Amino acid sequence: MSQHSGKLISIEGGEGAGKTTVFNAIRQFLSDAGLTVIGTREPGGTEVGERIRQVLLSPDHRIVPEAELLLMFASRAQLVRELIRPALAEGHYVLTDRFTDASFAYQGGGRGLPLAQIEALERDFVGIRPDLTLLLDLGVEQGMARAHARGQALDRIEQERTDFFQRVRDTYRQRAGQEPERIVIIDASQPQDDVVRQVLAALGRWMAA
Ligand code: Z5A
Repeated sequence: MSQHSGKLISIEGGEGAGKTTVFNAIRQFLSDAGLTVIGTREPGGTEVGERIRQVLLSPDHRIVPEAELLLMFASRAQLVRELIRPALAEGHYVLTDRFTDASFAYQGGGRGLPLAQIEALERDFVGIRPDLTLLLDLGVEQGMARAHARGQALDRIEQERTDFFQRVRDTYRQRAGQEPERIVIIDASQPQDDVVRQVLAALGRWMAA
């Protein structure tokens, strides 16, 4: 994985984990510290990526797992070249709502695609890993209840079954176990203020290290 002077931070988690609130809190925290923060999301984050996102999430499409994986990486390749690498080269912080760990969790764990395929795509078309990943970990039932309580229509992936989301969660947790220095598990079952407190404490410790 390549070297750069900026920092890449990703937020990950399953359904209803509360990434939106955490994203905003981190962004504010880093801005208050006088740092330039560029926020983005996956899939999406660029004009092309947002078009790909619409295809990926529309319940109108039937997308086979392999095509889903490649579309996630098409969006990511565009984001890395167009936005992330230039920002990191300038020494900025990039904060992203999801990154490659999500492909390992959803397409690898959830859909059952081979790990080696995802690793090859990461190596050949991404070439960077986050410096810090905050994994908002939450029981599947609790997360689905929160997502349903939002009252919005569920997208194509949100319509998956409980066992799919359980495999997603298990894969995220396995990855955190394999890379404990990079991936910090946050207990997202707590009230929002407590989750934000845990996240900012972890971020502060990491920045001070
Ligand atoms: N995906 C993939 O398969 N492969 C990949 O490589 C990538 C992504 C990159 C879109 O991602 C989908 O793409 C996603 C994974 C897949 N599919 N799914 N499922 P996304 O990140 O844009 O979509 P999302 O995960 O569905 O985001 P989300 O539902 O918006 O999740 P969230 O941001 O964590 O949820 P939230 O909006 O912050 O919170 C949900 C609700 O819960 C909301 O009403 C909150 O007010 C409430 N909430 C949040 N925190 C709390 C606490 N602590 N207590 C009580 N209530 C809370």
